[in-house]
Amino acid sequence: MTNLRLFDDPPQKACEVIGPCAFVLRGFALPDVDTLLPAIAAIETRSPFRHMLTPGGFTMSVALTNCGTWGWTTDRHGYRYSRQDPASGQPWPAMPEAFSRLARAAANAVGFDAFAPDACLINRYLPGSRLSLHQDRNERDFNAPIVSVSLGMTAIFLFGGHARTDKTSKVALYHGDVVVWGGEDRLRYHGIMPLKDEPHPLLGSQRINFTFRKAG
Ligand code: MD6
Ligand code: FE
Repeated sequence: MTNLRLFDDPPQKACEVIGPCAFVLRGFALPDVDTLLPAIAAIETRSPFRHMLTPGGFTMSVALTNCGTWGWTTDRHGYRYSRQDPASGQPWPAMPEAFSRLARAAANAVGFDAFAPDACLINRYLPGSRLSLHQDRNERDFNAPIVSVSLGMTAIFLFGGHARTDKTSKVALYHGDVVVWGGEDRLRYHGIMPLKDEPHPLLGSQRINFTFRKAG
């Protein structure tokens, strides 16, 4: 694994290879932060962050919302994508142009052409929030990659294998980093360790993550 982290302004687009088909683009989203944050604020007014219930009956420590045609949800009946926000019965807020442009550019930077996400899951972590090991397998098309953007506090991403019990590696994700993965890595287990409270200068004691997928 190369380990380039450059603090120049404008940011350099350093790329770390974390799997045969998985990449971390350090600072790739930094030029877009000033556009992304107000867009999230607008989405939140229509579809607020909320803590959903897992099929097993646990309340997620991560709060989530969505934008785009399809939104990922969970409740006692299972995980699924729906066109409506179950809290309002209304369609999810549209995916802002700037979001899809960023996702496509990141995918393109590591060789996935014409990525056209129709779902963007937005996760908000507070100190102590975590995401247990899981696979992203509710999407119809596993050929499309997933693009994941991190903002705010640093998180430790756990990157495993194709079985839950496979050994995991730890990857720190910083404000502005973008993870792209697909191909043979598309169904690898992954998660986020409990977030430490090390406030971020711009976002304070939170981390926002959005993951773009082709769900429908
Ligand atoms: C997160 N991310 O970074 C959670 N899934 O907060 C994910 O679950 C994820 O980062 C698929 C691909 C990339 C991801
Ligand atoms: Fe995931």
